Amino acid sequence: MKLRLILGDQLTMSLSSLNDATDGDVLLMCEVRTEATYVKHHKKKIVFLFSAMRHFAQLLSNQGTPVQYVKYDDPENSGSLLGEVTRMATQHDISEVIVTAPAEHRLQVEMALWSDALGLPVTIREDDRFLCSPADFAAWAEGRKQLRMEYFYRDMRRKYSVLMDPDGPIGGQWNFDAENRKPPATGLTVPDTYHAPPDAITQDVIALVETQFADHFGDLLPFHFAVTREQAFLALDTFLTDRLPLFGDYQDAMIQDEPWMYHSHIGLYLNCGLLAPLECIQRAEAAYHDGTAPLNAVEGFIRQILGWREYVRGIYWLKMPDYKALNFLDAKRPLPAFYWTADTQMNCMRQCITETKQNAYAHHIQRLMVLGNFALIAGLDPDAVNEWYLLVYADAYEWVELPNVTGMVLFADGGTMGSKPYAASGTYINKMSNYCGSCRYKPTVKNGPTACPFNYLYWDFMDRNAAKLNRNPRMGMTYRTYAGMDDEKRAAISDDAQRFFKAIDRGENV
Ligand code: FAD
Ligand code: DLZ
Ligand code: SF4
Repeated sequence: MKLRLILGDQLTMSLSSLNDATDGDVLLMCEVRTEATYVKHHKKKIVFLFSAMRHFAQLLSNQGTPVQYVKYDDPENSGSLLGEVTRMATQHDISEVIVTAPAEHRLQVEMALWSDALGLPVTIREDDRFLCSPADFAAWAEGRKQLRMEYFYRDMRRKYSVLMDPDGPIGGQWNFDAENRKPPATGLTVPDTYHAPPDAITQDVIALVETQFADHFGDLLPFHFAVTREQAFLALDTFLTDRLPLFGDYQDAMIQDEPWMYHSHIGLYLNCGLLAPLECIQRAEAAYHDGTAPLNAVEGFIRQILGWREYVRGIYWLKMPDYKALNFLDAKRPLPAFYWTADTQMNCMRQCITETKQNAYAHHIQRLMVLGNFALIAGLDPDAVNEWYLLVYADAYEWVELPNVTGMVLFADGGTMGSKPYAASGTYINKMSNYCGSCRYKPTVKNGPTACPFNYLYWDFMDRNAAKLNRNPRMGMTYRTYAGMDDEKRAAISDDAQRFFKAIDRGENV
């Protein structure tokens, strides 16, 4: 008989490892210490995944395919995937182990050694739940001087016939990004996110996580994520009706105490397999054809899934394992303690970290232009920043987190993901949010104790990294502005930055 291992982010009925399963096979799912602690995942992320795993196992069993399910606190639990596969293989007459390829490189490396360890053939099948395979992405990338998401995305639109007219993209242009940068309007009533009531299974997992993962980051309660495919589908529905129409307009906007904005909150469901990317894309496209959502919203949303999501995965598999070690800007500063505590007087950072801690979620622009922007211009160590992002978000897996952090946020890959660093001063945050109104610092003040730290850190970043960035054609304007500043102004920038860094190093509440 065959042993089919289902990983925690493989909660999909049509999984490649299951497609020829027969009655006699052993299906195995296990909650293990190694996966739950290789980084100290947010408590909510563990509750979400363990509960979703338990519900998925129950569904398979109800459909007549019983699963050997090992709970985290099972006294026999060896604590590792290989340990559990070994245990199962000794209890049953197993001729082969079958698994769908794990989504993270570290686990693929480990699994390559399993066959020898087990003395059994281990077959690793392709994960066909993505819309572009690593091989297809490599073929697309082959021979290109520069990789750019926009061209990849256009090819994907053509390949899957999404938002296409016979003679080109619907609406006459591929990209409506310019229409998706509205600052937050006053008086917006942002709809609440989908809430699933925690059932007995989820309650059990909450109790487990409370005792076994007490030292992990994040608030355990309230817990309202979907944990079944049915619920995830409802969450998608809620997004399509309540939020999609304004998704485009306010994609980059941030409002104090509005963590969910008009985003979809489905990343965690897509990444563990409860939702499939094409169904989300097609349902959004249908909303455009039905006239319930405008093109700039639908195109913007589809670009995230058909474009960015597939693109970052392509980059990950193209560039790993070297990608993980990149540090183009040689950034070394340790992660400040306030990334864990939210104890900072920078209101934007306090908001985004507090919401991350509460929800295991922050939307894209908070991750990129507040939390990531600070990490970039303060020169934070890429390993520390990657570890933080990988553990704090419920949707985080290395294949998607690493290119976003190392590439998009930190420019640590020297320009593979993006053509220039996404560095910004307080002016950007002030324009796209209402955070600054409740801040001790002033976004319009450039230097001195009341100045917004993003203002002088931005220029100090440019100065520190001039040798690596000033020949970048997209940075010409910035460096010309810097060159036009007098010595006194430049000295003020450097003094402010040094004072700020010393205060962080001393653990002061900056
Ligand atoms: P929406 O804004 O509603 O977008 C819809 C979907 O598009 C998302 O669910 C996601 O599947 C996809 N998507 C959007 N942007 C990206 C992107 N840049 N890369 C890949 N997919 C994208 N996304 C993750 O899934 N896991 C991560 O660990 C992760 N880490 C990130 C770290 C940083 C520093 C940044 C800047 C972005 C990161 N993202 C990550 C991308 C993006 O921020 C999240 O996918 C998104 O915020 C999830 O919320 P949502 O479902 O409401 O997304
Ligand atoms: C993220 C995660 C966690 C927290 N726990 C488990 C687990 O106990 N068992 C399991 O099979 N998978 C878990 N996962 C998901 C895996 O880490 C994921 O499959 C790999 O990182 C590959 O993407
Ligand atoms: Fe953030 Fe600066 Fe605005 Fe304060 S003033 S909220 S630190 S951007």
